[in-house]
Amino acid sequence: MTGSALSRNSARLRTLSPMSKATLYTLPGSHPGIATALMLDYKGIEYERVDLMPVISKAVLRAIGFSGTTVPALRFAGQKLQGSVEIARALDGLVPEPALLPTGLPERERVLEAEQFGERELQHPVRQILWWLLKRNRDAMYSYAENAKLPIPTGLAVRTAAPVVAASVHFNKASDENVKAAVATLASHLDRIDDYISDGVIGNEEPNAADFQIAASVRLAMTVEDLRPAIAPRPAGDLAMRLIPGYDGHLPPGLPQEWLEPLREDRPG
Ligand SMILES: N[C@@H](CCC(=O)N[C@@H](CS)C(=O)NCC(=O)O)C(=O)O
Repeated sequence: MTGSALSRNSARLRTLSPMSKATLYTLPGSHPGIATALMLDYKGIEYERVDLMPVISKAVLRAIGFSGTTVPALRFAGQKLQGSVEIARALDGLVPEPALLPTGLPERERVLEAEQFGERELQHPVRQILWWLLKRNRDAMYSYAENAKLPIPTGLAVRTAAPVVAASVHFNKASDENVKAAVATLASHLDRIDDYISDGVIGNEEPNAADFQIAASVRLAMTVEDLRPAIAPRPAGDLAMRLIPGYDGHLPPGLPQEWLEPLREDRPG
């Protein structure tokens, strides 16, 4: 172990009590859930993952004392934290090293802006595309739940998932019109991510909060066979594969070819 890794570790141990194992509440396939898991791993924080069923998760989170209804939700160091960005900030406060944000001001601002883009603009279209496809291919849910820690057997969860999928499509406004627009948006978002990489905001040797936030959405999009060919050859695809080599889930082709046109036009080369 190097000297800096040693001092990093001892700084962490000083901050944490022996009861500091975290519990991460997430949903199978959740991209902000994966981003949070990556940040916990990066900081060397031990955690137990608990997968909830979509939609039902909202009531469960309330019942166990969280104020919001979305995952990721994290119990750690006596705190209940919710939201991938909020969790990232709190983790830096609780376990400062390795930091998720650069210390220099201009760099920090640029990473925060990229992280905000990842959370507010990139996450949702990917989520809408997934739910639209899952509604038409519920069996694909097995692949996303392959290693999930659900409270009921995965087979039963998938067989009884029709109302959950219908409600998720509704909550996420995954209509034909919106999903067509989401695919088109993804094309310009991929350009923006490639720019962040070429500008050195993300994609450096040491990942930051924006790397985790953005890579999780890009990697989830790459589980969709219709989208993967437009993402894989790009720097954005390389980054997602480097940070998250394995991501459970696979959706066979299902999007109308016409909706994929903006991604084809946008393909680099
Ligand atoms: N921007 C929020 C998004 C949280 C969010 O919408 N999470 C989804 C899962 S990816 C959720 O909890 N959905 C509730 C449900 O599906 O029932 C974050 O990054 O934490």
